[in-house]
Amino acid sequence: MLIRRPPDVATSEITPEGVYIRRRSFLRITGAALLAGAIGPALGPAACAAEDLNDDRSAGGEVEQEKLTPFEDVTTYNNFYEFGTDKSDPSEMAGSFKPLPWTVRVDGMVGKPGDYALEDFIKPHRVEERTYRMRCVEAWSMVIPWNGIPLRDVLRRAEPTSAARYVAFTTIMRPSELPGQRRPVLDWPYTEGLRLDEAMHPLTILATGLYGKTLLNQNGAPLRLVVPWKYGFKGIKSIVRITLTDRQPATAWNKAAPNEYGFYANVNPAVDHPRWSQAKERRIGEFRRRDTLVFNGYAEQVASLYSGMDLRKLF
Ligand SMILES: Nc1nc2c(c(=O)[nH]1)N[C@H]1C(S)=C(S)[C@@H](COP(=O)(O)O)O[C@H]1N2
Ligand SMILES: [Mo]
Repeated sequence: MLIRRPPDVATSEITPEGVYIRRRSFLRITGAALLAGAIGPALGPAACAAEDLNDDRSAGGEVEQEKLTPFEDVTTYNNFYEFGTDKSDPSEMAGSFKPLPWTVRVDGMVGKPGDYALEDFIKPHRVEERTYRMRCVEAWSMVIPWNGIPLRDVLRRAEPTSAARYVAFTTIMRPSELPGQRRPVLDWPYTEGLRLDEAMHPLTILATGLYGKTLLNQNGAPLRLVVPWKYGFKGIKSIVRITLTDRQPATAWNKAAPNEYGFYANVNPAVDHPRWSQAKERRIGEFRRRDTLVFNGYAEQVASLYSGMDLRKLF
C-alpha cells in the first residue's frame, strides 16, 4: 500500500465487547460438544484451531493470550481505497454507500452458475464465528472475531468443473457511492484471486459480520473475503462476483505494483516488502512491536499448500 506516515491510531480504552467475550466462552463449550460428536464433522480441525485463538490452553505453541482488537478500532482504522486512502476515510465516507439490496454472481467454470440475492446466497450455509489474527502488508495487525460462511461451501454448491484452478473476486463498481472510484488510484473495480485449493481451505471464509453484528460498510459490507494467513489486501471487500477460471486472475494491487504485491501474498516475515521489513508488526492498540509469524501463525494448517514452491519468488 502507499505508506505516507507511520501507522497511528487513537486507541479506545473502552471495551464494549466485554459482553461479546462472555458469549464466546459459551460458544466454545458448544464447539467442544460438537467436536465430541454431537453433530458430526461440520467443525474440522481448522475450525477448532480458529476457535482456540484466544485460548491459552491451545497446543501449537500459542501460549500467549491474544486480546480481541476493540470494535471501535476494527471499524475506524481501515483500508478501503474506494472511500479514500487515509485510515479514517472509510468510516467517515462510507455512510452514503447502500449495501442492500445486493446481488452476487457466481460464474465461470461451474456447473451451476447463478445470480443470487444476498439472503439466498447466505441462507443455505451455516454462519460461523471465526476469530482470526489479521496482518496488513503495512505491518499492523488486529485480532477480529468474524462471522461468515466457509468459501468452500459456496464453491461446492456451484460445482466447479474439473478444469477450474483459480477463483477471481470482484468488488462492486459504483463511483456515485464510492467516491474513491472517481480517481485512478487503482484499476477499478478492485479485484482479487485465490488458487482453488486456497479458496477451498477451511480457514477461508466469506464474512458477513464481525463481533456478532452485521458488517459495517467500512469493513466491506455486505460480503467480503477473509484469508487469515495472507496479507490483508487479499481480503477483498463488497464482493459482487465470484468467477471460477483456469488462469491466474489479475489482482488490483499486483497490477498497481507487481514487484511489491505478489499474487500469493502469504504473510512471510522472511520476505521483506521492497520498501520495508515484514519481520515485525504493531498490533493496533499496542505500542510494542511483535514478531510476525510465518503464514501469520497458521503454518500448521496451510504450509502444505505451498510445499515445493519458492516463496521468495512466488511472494
Ligand atoms: N475493495 C477493496 N477491498 C479491500 C481493500 C480496498 O482498498 N478495497 N483494502 C484491503 C486491505 S489493504 C486491507 S488491510 C483490508 C482491511 O480490512 P478491514 O478494514 O476490514 O480491517 O481490506 C482489504 N480489502
Ligand atoms: Mo492492508
